[in-house]
Amino acid sequence: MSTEKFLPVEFCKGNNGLDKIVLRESRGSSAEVYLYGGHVTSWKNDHGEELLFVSSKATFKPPKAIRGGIPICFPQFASHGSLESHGFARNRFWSIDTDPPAFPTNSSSKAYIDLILRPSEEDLKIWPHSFEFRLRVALTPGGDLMLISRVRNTSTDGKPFSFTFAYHTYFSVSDISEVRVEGLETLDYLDNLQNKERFTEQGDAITFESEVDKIYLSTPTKIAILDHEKKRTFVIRKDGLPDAVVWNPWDKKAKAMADFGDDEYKHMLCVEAAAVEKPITLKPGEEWKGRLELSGVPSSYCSGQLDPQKVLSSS
Ligand code: TA6
Repeated sequence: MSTEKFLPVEFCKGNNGLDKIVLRESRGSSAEVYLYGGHVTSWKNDHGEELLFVSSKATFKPPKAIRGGIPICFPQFASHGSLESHGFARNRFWSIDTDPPAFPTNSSSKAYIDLILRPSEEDLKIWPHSFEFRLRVALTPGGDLMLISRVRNTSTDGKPFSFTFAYHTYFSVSDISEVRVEGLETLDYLDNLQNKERFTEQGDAITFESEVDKIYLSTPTKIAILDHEKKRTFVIRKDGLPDAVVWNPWDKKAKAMADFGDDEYKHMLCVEAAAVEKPITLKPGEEWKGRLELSGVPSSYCSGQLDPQKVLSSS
């Protein structure tokens, strides 16, 4: 990449004229974030390959959330409460945070942006809690994508509030029937297709042959998605987010979603770092931090031979 064109942070217009920020790293990786929803819609490696899935039918029209990328589910995950599904943060306009509190970081990367969301008068009517939600989206020199959320209770009425949360990440995969997820074996999960009943996962890697909508509880901080065909492993690292949601709508639900292509379920998988089982409670002045780091690691081993334990046990 020629240096003169290289801008670590670029402000521009995206789909439907919505404000977008493009982050670039010197080795070629990039990411795109919309102010609408504080929504990451693209993450490319240094070969320019897109690592996130965004539906060809996604609408970039408020109040509909963008179908794909990384929607932010806050202050409610799915139907775990009285608000609209997945809360309202994903269909609000965020602002650039011009004065973020200092950020403990050891990254020299300049490819980051700080966004902020505060409740509007309308939001306070449906969720009567004052908060500041600061979101940093950053690319590391190695092309990893990092999202760090900081939610602070700024209420002056002395009242605590509780919320549930998810980074609803849509990963782009070659063929869902060839993908394996490692790191969730033997864990308990709530099955959204069976009235959130609690079950225990079997011992092997998770593979896909039908609709799945499960909330894995108290997972390890690292999970791997192995895409043999693309010889790629996604490593998901998370902090402050004890749970992980795994979702693929499969064929029927795919057809039922207007902003999703009928066959697109074959090329996406949601693995979502989340806090669902135990809502997070903040007293006034308290702050919660939820960190997600995504890496796309080339898997040099051919199908089925990558030792996921090596990936999961490595730092
Ligand atoms: O995270 C899984 C899930 O909660 C599924 O139940 C499914 O509804 C999916 O999210 C998509 O939700 P959305 O509101 O974006 O259509």
